Amino acid sequence: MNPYLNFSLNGKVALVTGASHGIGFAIAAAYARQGATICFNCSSEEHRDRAVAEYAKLGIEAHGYVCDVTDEPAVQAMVADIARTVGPVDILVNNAGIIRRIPMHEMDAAEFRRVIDVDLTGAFICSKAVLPAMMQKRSGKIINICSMMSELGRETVSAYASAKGGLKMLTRNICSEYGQYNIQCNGLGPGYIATSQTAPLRQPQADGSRHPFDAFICAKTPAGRWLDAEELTGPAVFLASEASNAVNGQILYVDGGILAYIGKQP
Ligand code: NAP
Ligand code: GCO
Repeated sequence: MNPYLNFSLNGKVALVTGASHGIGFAIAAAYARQGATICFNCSSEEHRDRAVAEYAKLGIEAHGYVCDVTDEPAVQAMVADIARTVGPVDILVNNAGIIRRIPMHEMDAAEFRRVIDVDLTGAFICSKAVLPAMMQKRSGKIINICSMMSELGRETVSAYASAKGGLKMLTRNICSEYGQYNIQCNGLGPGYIATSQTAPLRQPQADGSRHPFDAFICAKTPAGRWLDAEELTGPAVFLASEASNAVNGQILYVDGGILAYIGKQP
């Protein structure tokens, strides 16, 4: 079979960080449907157990871990445990992320650092943990969940934009450094997706009217709407599969057209 037409993930072990709900959950469930064995982590036991039950409802036996992506010894231990009990990680999705919406001049350095730590250093720590086995196998896929903020700025998200811009460059650097081992590292850049992270931006106003940011995003998106996490799954499968073996160091934006659009004329 032509490998570049192969979208199957049969026999692969995928670790999707922060896949207790939202984008990570949708991607992990899609990988399971394509044949992969799913491992995921999140930050609380309650979320882990609830997610394992949600995966089970879909007929997916997911291996869930409580592990903070910023804790390097804990990540190393999780990846070693996965290798022992499930198999070495073939596909890593660095999805775990947080955002703080605070005007920069009011933001503490500690808050800024925490966002960088989770959204950027976490991806470094998790990638570092899976790379040796991938190098040995001479095969591996790393997918970094980037953002519109890998390209654009906006009020209140200085830390998040710095982290996601950095993640774009970490993607290119992993490609540069490990492409020789047949490891592909690409970014997936979602537009505005309806998840808990963006719920405050869609919350109707006290008088029942639409949140102004909700209206703003629909006007700024040629598709004219928020996207659903499920809409990321086809591109995420592509980047995890053999079909993308010649694609490396790219950011695939799945944004309903936001980055192509100057915005609605008044
Ligand atoms: P979400 O619903 O808030 O989910 C975030 C996930 O990350 C949860 O599973 C959470 O686990 C986990 N997590 C957070 N901090 C962690 C840590 N330190 N260690 C381990 N796990 C951690 O967010 P989402 O909207 O699905 O976003 C997922 C990713 O896509 C993020 O990187 C986000 O920046 C990015 N993204 C989102 C959008 C969007 O519009 N929603 C667009 C572009 C990019 P717990 O629930 O247990 O804390
Ligand atoms: C915000 C949003 C965004 C999205 C996403 C866009 O406050 O602007 O939370 O940053 O979550 O990352 O791609």
